[in-house]
Amino acid sequence: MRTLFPRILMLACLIVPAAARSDTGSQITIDNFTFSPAKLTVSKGTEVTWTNQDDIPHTIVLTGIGVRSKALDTDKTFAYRFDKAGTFAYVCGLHPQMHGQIVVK
Ligand SMILES: [Cu+2]
Repeated sequence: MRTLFPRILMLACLIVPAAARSDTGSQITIDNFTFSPAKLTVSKGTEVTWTNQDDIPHTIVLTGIGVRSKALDTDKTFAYRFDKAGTFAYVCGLHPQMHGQIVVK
């Protein structure tokens, strides 16, 4: 018992940060007409949040699955939970040259 306890503590330290990471989801920022990161890989069930840091509005349009945000003003966010595996391309509906990709594993 005396030798096991420190090992359990060590394991807990390894497990807790990993769990905290998956709970926070994933963040994409929009700045200077660019999605960052442009390509994001997440695990199934992850909620992805886009935040517009530009001075003009942008939208998120997931073309393949018919998901479309309203126009996001500065500092506004849009979140979508990816429950199915696959590769999901998206664009800004106002500036179609802006594009990104979510890969769900
Ligand atoms: Cu835009």
